[in-house]
Amino acid sequence: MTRTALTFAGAIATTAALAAPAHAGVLTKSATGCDDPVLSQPFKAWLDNSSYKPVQNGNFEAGDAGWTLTGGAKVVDGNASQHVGGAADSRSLLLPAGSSATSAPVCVGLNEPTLRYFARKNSGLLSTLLVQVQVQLELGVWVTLPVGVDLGGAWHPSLPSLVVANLLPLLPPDMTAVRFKFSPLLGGAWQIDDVYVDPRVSH
Ligand SMILES: [Ca+2]
Repeated sequence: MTRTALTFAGAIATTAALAAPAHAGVLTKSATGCDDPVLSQPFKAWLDNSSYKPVQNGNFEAGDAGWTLTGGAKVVDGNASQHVGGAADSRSLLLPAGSSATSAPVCVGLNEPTLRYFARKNSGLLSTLLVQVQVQLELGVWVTLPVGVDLGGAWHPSLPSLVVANLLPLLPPDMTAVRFKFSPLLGGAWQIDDVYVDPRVSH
């Protein structure tokens, strides 16, 4: 286990003791896409040859299906300008100040999978976009941990964000389910699109 993993494991243990159960329910393999994900290389143009799979409706072309939205977050016209998911894609997610968007559970490996997405800051000079991962430690007990922060700009690919999910495996073999939560900080409005996860250690 790496030093980073050990640090996070300590944080998880502390957080778990304080966390209240947020959602109950058993995650099934079929619901979380553990089996034979369709992989692609959407960040190859940015010298990232890792293979990623999309988060369920991570391109928002199916509206808000699969996402839990709060505070006025909504799907709007206009795609990330890079169009890595397809030239005809035409929608993205608007995150006004005070809003949040949480993905459907996605199946990942236990050894540092990677999250990447596209983002644009629409307003808020000092605003950043907070990205968190929610991990199910045991039945009904979810904890939320930071994954990264985006600082803004025009449509751009996020930096690769390591997701430390080396927790109790619920889904064999050595897979677990996580959700990703996006929320603007300090009053700005953001858009996100084309949310992918590298479910394995391929880099
Ligand atoms: Ca889209």
